[in-house]
Amino acid sequence: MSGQWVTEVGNGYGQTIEVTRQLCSRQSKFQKIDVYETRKLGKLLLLDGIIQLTSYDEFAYQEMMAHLPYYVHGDPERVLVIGGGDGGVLRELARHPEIAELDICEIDAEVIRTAKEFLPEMACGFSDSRVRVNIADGSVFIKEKPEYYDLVIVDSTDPGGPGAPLFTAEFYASLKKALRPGGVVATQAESPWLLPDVVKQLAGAARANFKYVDYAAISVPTYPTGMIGCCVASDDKVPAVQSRRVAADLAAELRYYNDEIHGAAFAKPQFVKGLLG
Ligand code: SPD
Repeated sequence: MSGQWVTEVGNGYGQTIEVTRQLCSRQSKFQKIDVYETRKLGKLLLLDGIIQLTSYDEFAYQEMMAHLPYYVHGDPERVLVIGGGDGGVLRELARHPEIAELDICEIDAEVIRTAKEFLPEMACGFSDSRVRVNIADGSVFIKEKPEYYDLVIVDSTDPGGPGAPLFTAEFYASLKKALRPGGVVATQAESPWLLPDVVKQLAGAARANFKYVDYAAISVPTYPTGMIGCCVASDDKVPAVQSRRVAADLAAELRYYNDEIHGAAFAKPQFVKGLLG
């Protein structure tokens, strides 16, 4: 298979990775799931042809989606991940012994099964004894948990797939109701280069529901345009400010997130400021 290339196509743009072997291809009730061995970037996971992660740079996304909102809150005891069936965000959250309850709500059990089989370095997040797995639509699950969570992280696919309901103002209203006082939410917020309208819509939906809303940039070379965003919202906490600093032992384990990048990730070029209003 050497010399074959897999391309994510969309929005007049293509992101291509050389693959050497297909490890898995299956169709779930919700989406097509493919895992490849790549020539230079380790393993590659695609859902409906959209790149979700490579071994090469997944740590950037998982660490920022987990630790950045964790340190905005400072001490969340009850945490929910919506989506994130590969287990990577759970893996990062599990580094925090202070978390008492670690729930995940993933719509597609096949993604979890595939990750456990082919991406154990991601799916190890499911082995933590605090993790409770719910197979359900996150936009429905969240409505059943009023004033329960301190932190909700939405590690969704793009708005075209099963993650579509997670990009609406109604969903942000449900997120707000699911939070305890002091709560924080963080959502996968796309790239302003690739999907400026989605970034604008998301920011508007968040602002309609929360007092403080901000957008952090994450450098992920294998996502189209080389970046993705995380929208952080809260009624009590300013997203660009850490509630406390990263402990030295954890800082030594991380490869992307640190105290400096927390604030720096929220620095924005003018056109992104314009999208966020
Ligand atoms: N455009 C792709 C966005 C993918 C976001 N989710 C990635 C899942 C990794 N845990």
